Amino acid sequence: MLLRRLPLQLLKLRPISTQLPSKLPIVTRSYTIMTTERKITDWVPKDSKTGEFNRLASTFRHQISRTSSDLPPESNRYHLYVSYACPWAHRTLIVRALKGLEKHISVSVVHWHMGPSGWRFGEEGEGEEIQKAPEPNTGAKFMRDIYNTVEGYDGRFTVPLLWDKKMNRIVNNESSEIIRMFYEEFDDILPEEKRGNSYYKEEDRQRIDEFNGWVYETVNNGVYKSGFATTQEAYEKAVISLFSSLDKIEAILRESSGPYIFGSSLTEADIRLYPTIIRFDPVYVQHFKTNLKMIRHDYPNIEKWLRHLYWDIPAFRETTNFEHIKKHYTKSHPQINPHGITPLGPVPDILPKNA
Ligand SMILES: N[C@@H](CCC(=O)N[C@@H](CS)C(=O)NCC(=O)O)C(=O)O
Repeated sequence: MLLRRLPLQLLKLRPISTQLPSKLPIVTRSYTIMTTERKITDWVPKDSKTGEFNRLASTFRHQISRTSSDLPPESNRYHLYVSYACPWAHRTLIVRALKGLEKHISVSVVHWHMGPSGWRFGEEGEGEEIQKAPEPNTGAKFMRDIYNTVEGYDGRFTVPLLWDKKMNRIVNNESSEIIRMFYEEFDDILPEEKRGNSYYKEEDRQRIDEFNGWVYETVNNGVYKSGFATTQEAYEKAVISLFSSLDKIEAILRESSGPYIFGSSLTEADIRLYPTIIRFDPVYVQHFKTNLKMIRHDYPNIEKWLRHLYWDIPAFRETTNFEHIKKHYTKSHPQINPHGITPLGPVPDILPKNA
């Protein structure tokens, strides 16, 4: 049986929402999901008739803002919890690096294995990049301990999560919003060359939003809809939409006047697409059964775009950890891969720039 709510005193955590005077509104939306009978791997409820995976909306949506007195941008005040395996967390790491926010926003990387209690912090000897438990800001051993500091929280224990070290509270757990806060809210503490929001410019917003809309539904989340589906119909529906969108992206990149989705400037559209495409051949093709085609063999323009981002822009390469990516998916989803065997291929994880 899963522990639903751990006693806070045992965790040595401060119950932030009850003890600290927070001016932030406490989220009251109903987000019932993790019942005691439900396992962490039951992304599709056992009694689902359609077998379709429906991702829940993120709960914590507070905004860091230059005009906010509650959550102003400050150096070394905010902390990001991520997994290198997670594509949603990967976006936040890419933008943190692109903006040069590493010195100002600290990071903890969880262990790649997500077990029955969810993401956990590491033990000695488990890899230098992994944050060891107890995690220093909160004393947590698991991500769920951090979420459980909020009275009544009954949602999933996801990464990424942005934490306020000064007020000891959760700021936001929605990657699409975290990256937007990073674009410009911290500009006052950044050097001149890092200021400005070139990834989501006013004049590009409409086309970026339009692109993100269908890419999120059919590609970013589409791979999960394929992999987590528990009926043949749900799986096929997801895979067909996924490949039709990949065909469309291939055509967009073929016609593009530059190396990016929208020509010569790197935008949020590229940033949000990359974490899914870099995982595609190494993991999704076999683990999520998205195997009608492979990026490297069948989509030359997407492949060229991918290699450019990976090999030419350190923020992409240095935040990509194939070991965490491959091991996480293949060893954390016993409902898909009961023996947790990680396939050796494809070799290499990504082809050289000019192969
Ligand atoms: N909407 C969230 C989704 C985050 C998410 O689903 N993260 C996954 C890892 S890739 C997670 O932590 N899952 C744990 C769980 O569902 O129990 C975002 O984009 O930030």
